[in-house]
Order: sequence, then C-alpha cells, then structure tokens
Amino acid sequence: MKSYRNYINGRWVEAKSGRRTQSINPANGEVLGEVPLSGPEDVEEAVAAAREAFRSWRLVPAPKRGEILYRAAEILRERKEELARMLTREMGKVLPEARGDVQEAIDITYYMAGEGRRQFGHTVPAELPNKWAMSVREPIGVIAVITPWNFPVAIPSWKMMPSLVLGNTVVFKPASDTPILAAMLVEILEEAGLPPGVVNLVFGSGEEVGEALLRHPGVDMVSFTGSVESGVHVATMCAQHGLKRVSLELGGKNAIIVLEDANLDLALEGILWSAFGTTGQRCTACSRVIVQRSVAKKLEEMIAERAARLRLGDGLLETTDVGPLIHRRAVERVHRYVEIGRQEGARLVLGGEPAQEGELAKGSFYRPTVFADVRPDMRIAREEIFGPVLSLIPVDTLEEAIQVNNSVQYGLSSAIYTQDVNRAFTAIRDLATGIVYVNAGTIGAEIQLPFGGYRNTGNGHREAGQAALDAYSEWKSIYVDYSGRLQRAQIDNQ
Ligand code: UN1
Repeated sequence: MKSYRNYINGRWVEAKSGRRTQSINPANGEVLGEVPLSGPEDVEEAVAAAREAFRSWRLVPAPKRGEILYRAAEILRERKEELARMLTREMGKVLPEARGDVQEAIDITYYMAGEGRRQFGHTVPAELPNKWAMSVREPIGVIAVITPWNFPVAIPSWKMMPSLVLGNTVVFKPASDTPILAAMLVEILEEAGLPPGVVNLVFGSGEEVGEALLRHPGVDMVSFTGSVESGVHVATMCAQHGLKRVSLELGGKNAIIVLEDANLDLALEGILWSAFGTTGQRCTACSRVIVQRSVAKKLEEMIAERAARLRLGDGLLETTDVGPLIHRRAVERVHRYVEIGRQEGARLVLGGEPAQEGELAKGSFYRPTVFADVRPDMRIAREEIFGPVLSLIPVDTLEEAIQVNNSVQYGLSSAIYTQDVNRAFTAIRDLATGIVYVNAGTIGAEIQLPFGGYRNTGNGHREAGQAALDAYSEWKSIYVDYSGRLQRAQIDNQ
C-alpha cells in the first residue's frame, strides 16, 4: 500500500506526530493508501515556508509564473487517465465524470497560465494636468486553500492556479476523504517547477489542520468550499483572527424549472444528468424540479421510469451510471432526509433506501430517489441533501416558479426549460442565482465564466474566469504627479 506524505518547503515529510490514517474506496471499502494526520505543529512549518517563499515568489515575473502553470497543465493532460482512475477509486464518481473533473483542472490551469501575460489593470485619465493614474493587481500573501472531496482535482485547481499566477503562496489542506488526489496534484506542481515553499500540502482533519490555519497570523486569506455551517465558522474565525480575507463557496439547492411548452424529452435528460450525476454530490446538483402543473404528472412518470433504470455500481465499470456516496455517514444522512420527506407528507415515487444487494453491500450506495407533491416550505425542498434525492414541486405560473426558486437560502445554479424566448429572458433576468441555464441542466459550468452564487451560497466572491483574479489579489491604485507642484484633487481642477 502506498504511503503519502505532507509537502512542506519542497520536501515530502511525515507529520511530526507520526500519526497516519487511510484513504478508502467508497465503492468497496478497498484501502487505497495511507496519509499523515497532521496537527498545528505541521501547519506552523507550512505557513513559515509559505511566508518565506512569498518574499521571492511575488517578485518572479508573472509570465514566468504562468509558464510553470502551463507546464503543470501539460503534465495534468498527460496524466489525465491515471488521475481520473484514482479519482474514481478515491471519490466514487463514474469514470467519465472523473475525467471531467481532471479536465476542469486542466482548463483552469491553462487559463490561469495565460493570466501570466494579462492580469490587466486600468490606466485612466487623471483629473489634473501632468498626472498619471493606473491600477495594478498585487498578491495578497499566504493563502490557505481548504477544499471538499466532491471535486478533488478541479476545486483545488480553481483556488490554487489563480492564487499562484498572481504571486501568492499556498498552504493546501485537502478534504480528508480524498487525500491521494491532492498529493498527485501537488506532485504535478512540483514537477512543473514550482519553487520550494510556494505550495505546501498538509493532510489532516478540519478540527486540527483547518482550525490551525484559520487562527494562524501568518495566513492572509482563506479560500474555503464546503457547507454553510462551516462557512459561517470560517468567516467568523477569519474575522476574529486578523480580519483575514475570506472567499467562501458554500451549498446549493438548485432547481430546474419546466414550463408546459418545454421539450419534455430534453428536460428529462437534463434532470437525470443534473440530479443523479455525481450521485447528487455537486454544489450545482439539481435537487428540485419546479414544474408547471399541467405537465407535472407526465414529467413525474418519465423521470421515475428512467431513474429506476439507472445502474448503481463501481464507477470504474462501464455499466455503472451512478456511483457510491462518499461514505456510510453520507448514506445515513441522505436516508434521514428521506425520512423527513416522508414525515412532511411528500409522496415517495422512487428509491428511498440504501442499495445493498450483492457487491453493493461493500460500498456506500443509495438508490436514486424521487419525491412528488413536494411543497416549497418542506425541509427536503429547502435544505441541501447532497445525495441522489430529487423533489418535484408543482406550480401554476412562471412567476410562481421563479418565486419558489428564489425562496431558499442558496442561490448557486438554476435552469429553465421552455421554447418561448420571452419567458426565457424573463427567467434569465429574475432567477436570483449566480448561474442560469436555458434548456440545459444545472451542472457543468465552464471555467471561463465566474462560478459562485447569491445569498448564502457564498460571501460575494466568485471562482474561475476573470472574477477569480479579484478574489486572490489586492488592487493597488497608483498616481504619479509629474507637474512638479502640489496639485489638490477635487479642489484645484474646479
Ligand atoms: C461543485 O460541485 O462544487 O458546474 C463544483 C459544475 C462543475 C463544478 C461543480 N463544473 O457542475
């Protein structure tokens, strides 16, 4: 069994305590490797290394930083299949989706490599004669990157690649459930030529490693993806410990609206893909279908018929449509929500139980589950379940559909199926989510546009695209007065 180590200041090292834990395949319980269980003393070293490296990394010309990322993108591309296979084994998603996860990392890495020669600022006219006005981006410093297990390559890349090209250094604390992918990603950055200390990797729990990062005065910013509950804690700690910068990417309760004029066959494909792809474990997963009453019964039957035929299994098998949940605790959590849905009076159409027949008993499988006659005020219609559970909510009008969509605390992604351009544009304007799809499901955002959401889905920052540069840099506005005399802005130009 392979044993992985922390990566601090350019060296692969054990946790100081010598403690270790295992990474487990959620499809069958196979032990994939061993990783350190680090503590605050390891964080101390990693932050010190990142601080020291920041002194020189910020001065490396940005195009050079971009070239290292470009090499990393090339290596990611060469190792895509190897990464994807390990990703399926460690996280559970089916192989084509694991390839997509790696591809998303490749995309963002190439994109941010290009930022080495862009990072545009503004040059603007000054209001006084013989005066120059411009703005440039500067790095923030040491960034703690704390990531979830559901996109173990893509999400760390979304956070690290813009950080690095802007001249920041990183301490990376990956999810405890997907450590091996984190190690592989950092190995690639090392091979691409990243100098020691620029990225440091510390394995361990949120309670020990995450907490130490939130409190550490040497960390300037925390970038976190996870639950709203944890996000509130991260923001609170960051405020209390040096008013750190903080970027939060939290949950979703994403809906697909299906209007009566929609192409129902097309909507069906989008719904199945968005609700049961990645076993519902995406922030962007569709967990609500808001459907006009006149087509509700028909759509329900279509969904039930197709969802019942989805094949559960090991994501490495070509015959598998839906992989396992991340662990047994997730199965229990999903099942608790199903019980809540039943008690609330929703009608269970399909699933509603763990899947344990044959080989499935070795893993953490849950049947694709569909509830109908769901009311917008029910907990299953409001809370993030993060599993293969879909709620069908009937409504009368587009206005009501939009109101129901916008009524939850989350605002990440939404979708509408209609063939009426007027209704589509009304929805584009009024759906209060960071991402809106027309005639497509709620998942599958591309990296060249901002990714993030309204309300409690985040704290106003965005990942990916140009917007990511804003999260990981400070603006510096520069005025150069070459008039040779005192010129007073707002006063001497009247
Ligand atoms: C996530 O679930 O946190 O849009 C990220 C999508 C993917 C990213 C999902 N590109 O579904």
